[in-house]
Amino acid sequence: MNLRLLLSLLALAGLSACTPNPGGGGGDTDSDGDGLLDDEDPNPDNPDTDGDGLTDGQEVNELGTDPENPDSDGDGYLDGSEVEAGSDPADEDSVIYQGGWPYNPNSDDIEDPGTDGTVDQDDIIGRVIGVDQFGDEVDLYDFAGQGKPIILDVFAEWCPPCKATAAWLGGGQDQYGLEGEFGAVRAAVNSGDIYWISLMEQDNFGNVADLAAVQRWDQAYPNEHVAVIADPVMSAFMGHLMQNGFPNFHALNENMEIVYMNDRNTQQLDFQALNVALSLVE
Ligand SMILES: [Ca+2]
Ligand SMILES: [Ca+2]
Ligand SMILES: [Ca+2]
Ligand SMILES: [Ca+2]
Repeated sequence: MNLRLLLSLLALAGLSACTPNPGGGGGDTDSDGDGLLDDEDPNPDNPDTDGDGLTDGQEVNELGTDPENPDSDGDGYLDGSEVEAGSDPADEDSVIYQGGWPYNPNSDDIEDPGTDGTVDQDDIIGRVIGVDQFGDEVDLYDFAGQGKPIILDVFAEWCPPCKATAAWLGGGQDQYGLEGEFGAVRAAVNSGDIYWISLMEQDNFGNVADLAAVQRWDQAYPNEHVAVIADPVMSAFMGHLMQNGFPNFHALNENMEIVYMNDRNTQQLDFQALNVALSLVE
């Protein structure tokens, strides 16, 4: 075979591979390999048209979700997140968290130091997964990566200052006069610009917190913006954060770094984390 013949054969082979069949109209081609033929594909060059983590083919062929809507059932959770977390992306009554808390698909990427040891300011806080007032097992790291700061309120059910703070935060009695200095923080929690997480370290009897305890707390101080989570290991975060008294407040950024740690060297309540969190709101 001479070179000219070889080149023309190669050109022919290239031509036949690249030119669409004029009779077929490309109808049996799946250019992006997502399981949907180009004719039926909302974007034949993008396997995940709406960017929700599911391919167009999965959405249309398997799940019955909308490949052009990242939240098909409008319940606030991305279709791909729902599949990952085990809820139904085509049913608005099936949600990841009944409380509406965020979900972080990249939570495992955070370098969890564990809660057995201690952490200090600027460190990443340890991961905790505990039951909330709705009975859902909530992962602290699901609040990461949302572009929002977090106030972590470490408390005990029996503790009077904890109760007073929760009453104020819910719009009730303001025993300590917090509204004057921290009203903007409360407003930011209510608008969803700051996440407030109340982590219960002990119940009314000084025992490990459980579902009944966080539900009692939620009934006493109802607040739809606050996740009340029972620490499954009694006082684990008191040791982890080296704290001496309840409540203690910490400001976290969206990377779960402790931007402000409650001052443990004072007998006074330290609310500085609230202002620090507010300063982190974008
Ligand atoms: Ca396709
Ligand atoms: Ca998709
Ligand atoms: Ca979708
Ligand atoms: Ca759903």
